[in-house]
Amino acid sequence: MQTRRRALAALITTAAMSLIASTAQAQTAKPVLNLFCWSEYVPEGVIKGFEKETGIKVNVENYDTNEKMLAKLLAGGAKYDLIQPSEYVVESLIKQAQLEPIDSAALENFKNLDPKSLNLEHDPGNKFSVPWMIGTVGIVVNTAKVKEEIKGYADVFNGKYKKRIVVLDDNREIVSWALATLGLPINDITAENLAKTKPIVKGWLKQVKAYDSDSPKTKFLKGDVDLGIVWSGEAALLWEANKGGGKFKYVLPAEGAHQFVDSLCIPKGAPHKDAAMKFINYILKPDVSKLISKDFPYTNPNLEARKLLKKEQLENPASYPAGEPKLDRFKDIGKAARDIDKMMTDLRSQ
Ligand code: SPD
Repeated sequence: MQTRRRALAALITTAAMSLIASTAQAQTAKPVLNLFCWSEYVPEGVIKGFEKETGIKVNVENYDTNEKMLAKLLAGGAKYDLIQPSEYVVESLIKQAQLEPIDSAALENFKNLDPKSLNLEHDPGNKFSVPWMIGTVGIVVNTAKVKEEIKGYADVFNGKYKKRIVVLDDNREIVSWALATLGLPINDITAENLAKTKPIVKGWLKQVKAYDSDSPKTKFLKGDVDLGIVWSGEAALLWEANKGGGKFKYVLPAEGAHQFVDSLCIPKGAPHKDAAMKFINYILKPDVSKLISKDFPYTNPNLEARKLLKKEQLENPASYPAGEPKLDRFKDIGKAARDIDKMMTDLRSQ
């Protein structure tokens, strides 16, 4: 009897101790933020600054296409607090009720944003997204090597630059260039239109030397390629590397160029929503946003931060295109995204 009592007492003591230990651990555990973002888009210094200011530890995971991010997010399992989708993915996630609402009135620094970057079609009223950076997709030409004038996609793939071309490793992007070449709307992904793009894309892929959505600029700097279709921020860095121009030129394709708007969003069920809100407010501070522009010179939608940029940053033609070029934006295309991937997988394997 006494042995049983002793065993019971020991059991209770162990349980109590483990409860105390786990409570203490919960109290001392560092608050965290799980950030799932594009590669080469969030400067390390910004992460460190946020951690220092708030005591929140940021776990960063990267992706290089919206589609990869979406697949991972929707598969569940991993619990992200913040994601960084482009406009058409924001639109899709809103439709699928996969985003937490964002109360912009609770973000002290939201007022710094350019009204022109707000209230766009994909998220009227910015109920679920806060713009991060805006950019275009265009052509980089190494004019020291390519002597003829390159105006559009057709010039890049005219056959003379075989295996001297880098393109984004992004199926929807590549198909949209072929649609533009045909004069078709970039969001009209029907079986008929895809069939029209197929032979064009097939011809193009034979000429591509490398697919790279992370850092295509590196291939230019190493001299591996002379032409590329890349994000504008990459082109802007090449322009800077060449001291304000020189040999690398950025061209918005004559067949039609498009603009992307990448935003911060909080996925449904995010475990650390408060930390996510703090991060959004932090990156909206002008002096923090300025650091993002320094490392990744896309078009900064933060007007107060833009006031802090140097003249040469604002004069970078890839970051801030002159005039008001007509630019389309991607829209949610639902299941047709799978048709693009199917066609591209087939073509890439040939
Ligand atoms: N390295 C950051 C690249 C961000 C590009 N996002 C735009 C996607 C448009 N489809």
